[in-house]
Amino acid sequence: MDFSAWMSSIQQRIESALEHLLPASSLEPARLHEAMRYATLDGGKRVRPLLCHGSGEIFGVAPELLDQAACAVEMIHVYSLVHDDLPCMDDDVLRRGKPTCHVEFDEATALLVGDALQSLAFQTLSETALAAPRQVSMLRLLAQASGSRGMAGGQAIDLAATGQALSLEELEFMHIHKTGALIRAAVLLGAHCGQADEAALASLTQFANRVGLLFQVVDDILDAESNTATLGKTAGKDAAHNKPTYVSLLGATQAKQKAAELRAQAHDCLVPYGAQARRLHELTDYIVERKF
Ligand code: GRG
Repeated sequence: MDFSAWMSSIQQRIESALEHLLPASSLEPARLHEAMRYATLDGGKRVRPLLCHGSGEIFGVAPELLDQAACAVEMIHVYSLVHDDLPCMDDDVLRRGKPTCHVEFDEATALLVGDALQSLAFQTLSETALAAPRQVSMLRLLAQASGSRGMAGGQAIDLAATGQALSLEELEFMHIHKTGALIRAAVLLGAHCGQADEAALASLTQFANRVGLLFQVVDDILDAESNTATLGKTAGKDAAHNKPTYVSLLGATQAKQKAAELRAQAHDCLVPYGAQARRLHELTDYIVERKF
């Protein structure tokens, strides 16, 4: 199966699994459930679930076994987007091509959507068919990736950095937590589903760290380019929010150079897995070549 057919098939599986895992909007409290479904379904590239599946494929895991872990990571991701869009954070009105959750519903509902999605993620991960010790490791991994030493901590650093001059090291530290932690969790959860040993988890951590940063560098480049195209500005949305980015710090040419280096390093990390890592190689390229 070529990459684009594989990607569509996983995206469809994830959509259908999320559809079943999310409470029906006919269930009370109906408005909360409707808002959870609004924020989660029918949108997004599903990069984290794709990474989870790609990683599981290295170990020959059946797709059905990967869906719950992949959906759990996506639920945490959607919760972070809903909260990030709130007026007290980035105050955004559009997400995934439609009004943000708090605009479509209201702020209190959006806050609860994030809370409830976070809980549902851990519930979903606790219901896999894996043996209890493995499941506990996976729950710990996702909790660490989401919490104050992971994504939420990265967001705190980001908020504190608004309007500040950051060094490249500080910017990288922020992104390793804010976006990198969840991307790492996606890769490692897929590997856990395949009973990966410590050595494999360590080498895939190296891969995921590169891909996490790569994702962010490319995001900054795309953001800057879309603003240049539409508004004639040279900086993107984050820079407009007075937040430092790879492009504002390095300039577009060096940011692209950085992306090329991270891409090559990510591919190198997969060499020991040979053809089994085909999907992770392809996803690395997709992350660089995507248009949004
Ligand atoms: C509120 C606790 C808390 C955390 C928020 C990750 C994050 C932390 C906020 C996301 C804000 C943001 C737009 C970050 C830039 C990079 C990024 C994560 C973009 C969105 O991810 P994609 O491109 O989105 O995978 P889709 O919609 O495709 O899923």
